[in-house]
Amino acid sequence: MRPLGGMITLITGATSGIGQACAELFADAGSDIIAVGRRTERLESLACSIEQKSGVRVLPITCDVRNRQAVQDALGHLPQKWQPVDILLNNAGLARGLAPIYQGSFDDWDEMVQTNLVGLLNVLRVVLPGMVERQKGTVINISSIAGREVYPNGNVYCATKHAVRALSQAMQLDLCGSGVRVTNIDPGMVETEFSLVRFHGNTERAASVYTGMTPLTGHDVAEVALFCATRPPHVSIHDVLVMPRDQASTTLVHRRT
Ligand code: NDP
Ligand code: 8X3
Repeated sequence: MRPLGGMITLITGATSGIGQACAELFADAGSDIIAVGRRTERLESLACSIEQKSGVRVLPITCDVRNRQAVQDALGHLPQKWQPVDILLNNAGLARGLAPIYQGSFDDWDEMVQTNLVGLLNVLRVVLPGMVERQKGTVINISSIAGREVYPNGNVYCATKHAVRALSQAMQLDLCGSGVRVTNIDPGMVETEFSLVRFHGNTERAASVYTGMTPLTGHDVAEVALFCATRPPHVSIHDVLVMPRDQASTTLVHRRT
């Protein structure tokens, strides 16, 4: 019996990076997967490859987490057999730009706040009541080292991740006694599409973020998430900080150049 056999895991941001790695690893552990993201083709090819490899069912859902109505329509009206979600992985998120606060772009700010904070709330508000009603469930929120420290020019991204971390703590209070546990995971640098998105598709600038150091992979973070999700039901891992060995803080990174 695989540790997540018979369970359903809903993952936001499953088309890439940490979310995709979680979808693959949680499926290997036996969980059926609801994979949410905006890029339909990627979701469909991920669903095919996971179903073939892991023998679980995958429900791909194209949805922008910023769109509250779309989230309610899609996730609030899941086919009946998909409704009892056991594990919710709030992972969809992004950084846009890296500029001093007095030069930041309103569009970048809106996108980060609407995705990282409001989008997470949109999903949470739809999925959580069912967990509370069933008196069981695991919620894993992906925050960041940027939710513990701020760094120059990281202003609004850091603020959104501090907010996710605060929400994780608030959820742990509000859900105490409900049977639902909440884990906050704060990764340091992970090589995904994150920097490509942050720098609006500038591949050279994105690659330079990881020059001379060994970042985490999405799989590294997925392994941490899987460990948290597979603890016995009476155990709740509230908080995890997972860093590359080469990174001591947001501002101290050892590079072999
Ligand atoms: P990626 O860019 O590789 O993945 C981001 C995922 O979020 C994609 O699947 C993307 O899917 C999805 N997403 C973005 N916006 C939306 C939206 N509006 N609606 C639905 N899905 C959305 O980056 P990572 O895997 O690195 O990032 C995952 C999480 O990890 C983020 O919350 C990020 O802040 C956090 N994190 C990342 C770190 C890093 O160094 N990479 C470190 C610490 C935390 P699509 O575009 O298809 O919608
Ligand atoms: C992503 C890590 O340090 O680039 O959350 O903000 S960092």
